[in-house]
Amino acid sequence: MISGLSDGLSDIDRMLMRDTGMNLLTLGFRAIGADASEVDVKRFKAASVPITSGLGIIGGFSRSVADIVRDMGIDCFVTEHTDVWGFGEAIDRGADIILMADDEQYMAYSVAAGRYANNSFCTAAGYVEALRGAVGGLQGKEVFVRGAGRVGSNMVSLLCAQGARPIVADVIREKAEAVARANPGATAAEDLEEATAEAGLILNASPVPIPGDLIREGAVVSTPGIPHVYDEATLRKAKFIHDPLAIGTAPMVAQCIIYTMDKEREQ
Ligand code: 2YJ
Repeated sequence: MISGLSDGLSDIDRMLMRDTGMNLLTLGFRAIGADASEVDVKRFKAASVPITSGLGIIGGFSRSVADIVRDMGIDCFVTEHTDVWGFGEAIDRGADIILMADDEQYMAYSVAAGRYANNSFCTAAGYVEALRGAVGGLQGKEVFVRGAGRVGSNMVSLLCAQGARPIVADVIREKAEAVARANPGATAAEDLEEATAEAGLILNASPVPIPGDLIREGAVVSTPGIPHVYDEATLRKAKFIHDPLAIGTAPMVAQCIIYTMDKEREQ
C-alpha cells in the first residue's frame, strides 16, 4: 500500500487542491493553527529513519515519508542505517527534524527543541483541516466522528475548539460516551449505524471503511488510516478525502518546525 506512494506523490498536491483548496504544505501548517507563508521551510532539513523493531521494515515506508516531506519543500534524506544508529546518523548529518515509526508510534522529533509531534494527534488535525477546507468552515456544523480511539478523540476535541458540533460513536459505546463527556459541546450517538446513515459530514477514525450502503448521498467523508476501498457506487454517492500517509505526516513536520522556531526565539 505504501510502496506505490513514492511514484505518485506529485498527485497528492493535485488531489488536495481539488478536494480541500490547499496544498500539503498549507494544510500541514493550518492543521496546527499556523501559517506556512510566514515560515521559511527551505532552511530546515529532515531525516527519515527506517525502524526494524516489532513487525519490522515496511517496504517503501521511510522513503515515502521522505517524499512527503520533500513535497512540502523541505530537504529530506533516508538514513543508511536503521534504528538507534540511524537516529545518530540523522543528527550527524545535520537533520533538524527526524521522522520514524515502529508498530505503535509514528513521530517527528525536533532536534533543537527536544520535542516530538505524534501521528495520532496530527492525523486528527490533518483530516479535520481537510474537511474544513472541503466544506468552507466547520463552525456550527454537525460532524459525525466514527471511532473514539486515539485519533477520534483528538478529532472531537479539535472540532469543539472550532465551534463545530461533533457527534461521536464507537462499537464500544462507553468509549464514545467518555469522549463526549470530556468535550463539552460533543454528544455520543445512540446508534453507530443510524448516525452514520444520517451524517452529511463524516470523519472516519475507525480502522475499517464505512459500508457503502450506510453512506448518505452527497456526504463528505474525510477518512485516514488503512487504504479504504470503496465500490464505484459509493464513490459516486459521496466525496472522499483520503491518502495513506501524507495528510497525517504534514502536520507533524509543521509542528516540529514551529517547536524549533519557538526554541530559537527563546535563545
Ligand atoms: O520503518 C519502518 O519501515 C516501519 N517500522 C514503519 C512502521 C509504520 N508504523 C505504522 O504504520 C504504525 N501503525 C504507526 C502507528 C501510528 C499511530 N497513529
